[in-house]
Amino acid sequence: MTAPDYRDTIFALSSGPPPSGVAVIRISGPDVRFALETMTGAAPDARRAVLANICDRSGKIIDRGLIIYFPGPHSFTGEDCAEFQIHGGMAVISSMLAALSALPGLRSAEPGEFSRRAFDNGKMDLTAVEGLADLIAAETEAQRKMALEQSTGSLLEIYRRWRNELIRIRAMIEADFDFSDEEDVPGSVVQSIWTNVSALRDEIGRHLEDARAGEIIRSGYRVAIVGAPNAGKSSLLNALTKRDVAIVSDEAGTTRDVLEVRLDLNGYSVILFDTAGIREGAGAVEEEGIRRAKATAASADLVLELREPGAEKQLVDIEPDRHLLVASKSDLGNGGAAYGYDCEVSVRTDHGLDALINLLAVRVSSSTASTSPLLPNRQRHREYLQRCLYALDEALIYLETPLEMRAELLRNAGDMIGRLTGAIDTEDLLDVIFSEFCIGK
Ligand SMILES: Nc1nc2c(ncn2[C@@H]2O[C@H](COP(=O)(O)OP(=O)(O)OP(=O)(O)O)[C@@H](O)[C@H]2O)c(=O)[nH]1
Ligand SMILES: [Mg+2]
Repeated sequence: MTAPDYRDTIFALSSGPPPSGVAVIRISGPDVRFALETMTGAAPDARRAVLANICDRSGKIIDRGLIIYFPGPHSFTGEDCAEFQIHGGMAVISSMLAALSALPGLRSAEPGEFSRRAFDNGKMDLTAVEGLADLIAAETEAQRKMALEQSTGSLLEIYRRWRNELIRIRAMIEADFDFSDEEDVPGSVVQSIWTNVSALRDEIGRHLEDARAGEIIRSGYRVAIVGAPNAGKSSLLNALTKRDVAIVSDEAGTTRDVLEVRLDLNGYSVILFDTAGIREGAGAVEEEGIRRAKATAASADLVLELREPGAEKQLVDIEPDRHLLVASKSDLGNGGAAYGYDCEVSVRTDHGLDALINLLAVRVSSSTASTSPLLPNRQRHREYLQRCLYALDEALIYLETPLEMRAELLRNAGDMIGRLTGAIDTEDLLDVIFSEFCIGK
């Protein structure tokens, strides 16, 4: 997105793709009132739904629908806004959009432009903007809950408190410089300041520890299915997703590419990866598949290693807390849940599938468990929180550092929090964040 131009009035279809029962077209900017007067005869009372004929510039009726006018600053963007709720037919919508673009000063909105204006007008901070993007993208309950909290500004509240606390502490240190010539200022004031910094540091540290949980909720818990060729990996993927996604055959080495399928497990997003069977002496193409299988296993939150009856060798080297050993094809008898296996399954008889799903659910919920419903959930959050912690640690650890420099480190820590919320300039980031949005948001 190029630099925003607020002289323009923007419009977009904000509801889903046509046809639909109702479509919502939203407009925002200085010419909203003019557009309403031109197309409906008059701007309705603020925030009142009014039924009206909607006409183009020449006075021809396009549709009859509900109009709501939100004069700024009490609107989503902070500017004058309006919504047209019209019939969601293809022709109705395109004729409305054409009529709007024929008005002087009006143009189609770019992706995320409404939210960008809301941010620039102080209606939302960056974390709320991200929460809103996530809320629109949310597919599972856990994603919805986390995004809703964040979109209403709950993360902002915490970050703002931390930043204010750091500002307050710095002010106290600076006041202390001014008194430092005077003999009778008790050193204990300074001591109590550092106790506060240390407590704040621990609170931020605990919040950062939840980042992995937040990222898993937001992006999904990654489960790699690995094992020897023909172990039954693709069959298991199909069974767990109840879809015929992967090709199953008794030919060893059927799967080469990594296949990825999303699953909603008790409200959590889980991504299952089917991979090429791991073996020695494969051809070049299969070899590449095996390389990808190992890479997928290495970056997964959990590896399901499938072993057919009789197979012995451990094919992947994974830490125990990321590893489940599954005996496959239990209907063939001799496999069984022998010692050392976490569970046994048969895709043929469905035996053990529910138990495996329960095991997965336990792992997912322990990976997403946290002490707070407010979780950092993006790489961006993690980075700034980490940098804030570094600065606080330096300020706390090096006691012989001059007080001015320790105060400067606290300023630095506070700035990192400011960047998280967008209170401190992050121009380079804004385009990235807003481009995640669809048009009309
Ligand atoms: N008896 C029995 N056969 C199974 C079971 N699961 C899979 N099979 C059979 O085992 C063979 C291999 O299954 P796949 O799912 O293609 O195995 P894979 O691990 O994906 O194999 P590659 O992609 O070649 O690595 C097929 O003939 C399946 O029908 C099971 O639970 N019981
Ligand atoms: Mg396969």
